[in-house]
Order: sequence, then structure tokens, then C-alpha cells
Amino acid sequence: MGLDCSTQSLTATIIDLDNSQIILNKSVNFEKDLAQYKTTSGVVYGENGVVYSYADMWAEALDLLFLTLSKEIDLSKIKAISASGQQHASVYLDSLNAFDFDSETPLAGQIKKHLTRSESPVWLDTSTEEECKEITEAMGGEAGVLSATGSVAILRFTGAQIRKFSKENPTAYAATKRIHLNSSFICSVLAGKDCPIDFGDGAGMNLMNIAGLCWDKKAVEVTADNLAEKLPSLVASDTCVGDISSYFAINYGFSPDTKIIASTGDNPSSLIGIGAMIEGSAIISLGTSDTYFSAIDKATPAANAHIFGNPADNYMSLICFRNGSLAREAMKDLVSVSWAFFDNIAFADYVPSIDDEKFIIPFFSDEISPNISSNAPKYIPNDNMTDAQKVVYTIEGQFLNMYTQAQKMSKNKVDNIILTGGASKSEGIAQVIADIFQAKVSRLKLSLNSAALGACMRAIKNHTGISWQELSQRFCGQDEFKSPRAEYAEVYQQKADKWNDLIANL
Ligand code: XUL
Repeated sequence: MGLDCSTQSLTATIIDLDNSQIILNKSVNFEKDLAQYKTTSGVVYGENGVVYSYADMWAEALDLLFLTLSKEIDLSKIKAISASGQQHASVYLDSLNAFDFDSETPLAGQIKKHLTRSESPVWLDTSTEEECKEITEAMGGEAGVLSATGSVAILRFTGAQIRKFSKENPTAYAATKRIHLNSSFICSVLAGKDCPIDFGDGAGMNLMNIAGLCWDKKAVEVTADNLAEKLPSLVASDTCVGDISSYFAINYGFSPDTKIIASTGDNPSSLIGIGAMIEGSAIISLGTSDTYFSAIDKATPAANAHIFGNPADNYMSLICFRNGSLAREAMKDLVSVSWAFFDNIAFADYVPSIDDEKFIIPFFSDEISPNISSNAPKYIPNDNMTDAQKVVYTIEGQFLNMYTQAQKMSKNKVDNIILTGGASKSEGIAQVIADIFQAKVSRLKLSLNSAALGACMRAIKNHTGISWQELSQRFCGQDEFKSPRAEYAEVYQQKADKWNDLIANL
């Protein structure tokens, strides 16, 4: 069984390994099914950028989900469980024994009585600007935080959130004996004991030394007083932490020897569930923001990108581009064309060529990768361009930018790109990506919760030793969508070099 405790819901995916079949996918929706917590899509929006959720709600969701599952399926057949969770969210507890459950009392109340902070800050929170500045300064500047932890100090990362709590509520902070991430919290609840944080999710805290895969002494020291003793240990993601808590065996019929495998963050888990855990594959997710993530062999930190642990081995890069779908939509409206034209027709007769005048830098809102204000002078459509060219150069701009940013993290060749998200249906976008990256572009056959599937695959891997390659062949079906056209490799390399010059001058 794989679980994903995401922002909006808790999902379980169960695989019947003998028949290579995903037999169940079920979710509890926080807003709808646990309405008493009064969340909006699983979170509460406070003032000044504060966004939080509740650890006792996540625990209650586990009770609810397992109760539903126990009526549909014989849970004693589950051999191993792993979980994934929304990254960066944190849980503050007054005791290392908080997971020592009484099997007759619901989980939520048992957790709640141990919380020193009833609210768990989540990744949407942007209230920690001051703390990020302080951490950056104490670490000797951005380069210091980046080289130590794999990311510059980031608003939503856990370190800044912990610092803010220690400043605003020193008494409750002092009473905190353990700080968990959402993922290690779920793991601890499942195992009924205090469990470690894995390298995948630990890297999203600005506290883990990215090269050494241990807590970074300086980062921990400058973040908050006595923090080292409040953090769990760090482990490789494929660690079995023990057997399931008797709470779940007694209440839902799990076998007492069901193995619990360390949890990880939802992005590292999706890397597994999409089948891109081995170097040479990358995922491009086309959404409100576009995201590029890929398995990499070395930790080579780059500003504006993150490095997390790859649960399969080594590392993964994650680069987020703010100008994704909204920028595409803005350009579609500006040119005043239909989606059919924007996604396909515009590309029909296009032959890539080098032409200095024909770049569009489509940063409609402030871009974060790289850091460029939307007010910066940019190359915009001009009257010498046809409507089709305006569309094509917009898409080229987005993905030349993605390609050059990805190259900063790893120059290793990617030969398979898996495209997900709304715009992945566009033939034109897929072909431009294939040509720029000179990689085949595939799409997933089934649309599943890739983080929950990844957690399930990690549980299987730990329990059986089946290789990643075989697991991805069996469970992550991909269809090849577009092939790279070798004749345009040189043109796009020149365009990428030119793009770097344009951006450097903004
Ligand atoms: C990654 C991030 C989000 C959350 C979503 O850095 O903040 O992708 O993990 O759950």
C-alpha cells in the first residue's frame, strides 16, 4: 500500500503484485470529508502570508481512510506500506512518546494533546521573509545556504518556519521535543513510534547538508536554539522502520507484521511513481507553474532550483517556472487565437531556424527561474511576426528557458521526457520540447496519483527487491508521443546559447 498525504487529500493506492495490478485507489478529501476542520482545499489562509493545516486532521484522515478500506478489502493481506507527504509542512510535539497509541481512542485526540503548536505551517506559507534573510546572513550569504543545503533560503522550507515559531512563541518552542515533517509524521503514526526523516524530504528544509546527507551543523545552529535535539534522525528512503502499530492491527485488521517503510516527500515520490527515478529521464509538468524534475547523480546546487534526495538513489533536481499555463493563456489572448491554433495549428509549417529578432521572452509575471522581474524589458511579439510565429516563439521561449536552467544543474543527457499536466495534450508544445532537449517525449497511459503510486512502489521495492526498471515497466505505462528531430539539434543548441545571452542582459 502507498499513501499520499497531500495538501488536499489523503490517498491510498494498493497493488496486487502477483497480478501486476493496481487494485485500489481511494481518497479522503480534507475539505469535504473532514469539514469540521473548516479548511479550504485542506489549508487555512491566515494573515500576512500565513497558510497552515492540522496534524490531528491528517491523523483523523488515516482513521477514516482505513475504516473505509477495511470494509472493502482484507487489509491483513497488505505486506508493506510506505507514504509520501506534501513537502515542507511541519508538526511540533511535546514528547517522543506521542505515537504510543491507545487502541481504543481515535487518533486525532491522541495526537492533538501532544501538539505544542496546533497549526502546521505548509508549503503555501510565504510569511517567513525576515527569517530567510536572517538565516542567509548567518550562513554567509545565499551561496552559503545554497552550497550547504541544496537550495537558497526558501520561504516555504521548514527551517525558516521553525525559526519563526521559535521567535514568536519561545515557550511553546522550548516545550517542543520533536519536529516532524508531514511525511515523517505519517510514518511515525503508522509505526506507532517516533520515526526518521528520509533524505528525499529532509532536503526540503534548508537544514540538511546536501552532500553529506546529514543535518548541517551550521544551518541547524543558526536556525533556532537547541534545534539539533528536536530533529529526528535522517535515513535513506528505503529504510524499513519497523512493523505497523498495534492500533491499526486491532482496529482495521492489518497483520501485526506489516512492514512500514520510511516516508518521503510528494515530489521525490512522484519521481518514482512516474517511472523517472533512473538518470536519463525527466518529468515536465505543465501547470499553473511549469515544473521540471529529474534524477541527477551529483548534488550541484544552482540558485532558483532545488535538490532533493531521489528515493531510488542519489539526487533529483526540481525547478519551478512561474510563467507556465497562465503565461500561455496570456499570450493566446494577446494574439487572439483559439486553443486549437495555439496548441497545434500554429506549429504546422514551422521550421526552426536561427533568427536574432525572433525570440519572445514570455515572462508575464515575475519569473523565479531565473529571477527576472516582469517589468524587465523583454522581447515581445512585434508586427513583423505572424500569429503563428508569435505562438511558436512563446513556446520556444518557455522551453529554451527550461532547457538552459536544467543544464545548470546537470549536463547529463536526458533521453526520455515524461510530460504531465493540462497542456501535455498539445502536439506543438511536445514537439518543441522534443527538439530542444533532443529527447523523446512520452505521456503516461493512466492518470493516477503518482505520489501514492510511488510510495506503493517503494514499499514493494523494499519488501521484494524487484528492480526499479521492472517496477516502472509493470506500473508506470508510458506512450511515446513525439520523437526529437536530429536535424534541428544544432539550431536549438545555438538558440539556447543565444537565450543565455539575452537573459544575462535583462
Ligand atoms: C515543492 C512544493 C510542493 C509541495 C506540494 O517544493 O512545495 O510541490 O510538495 O505538495
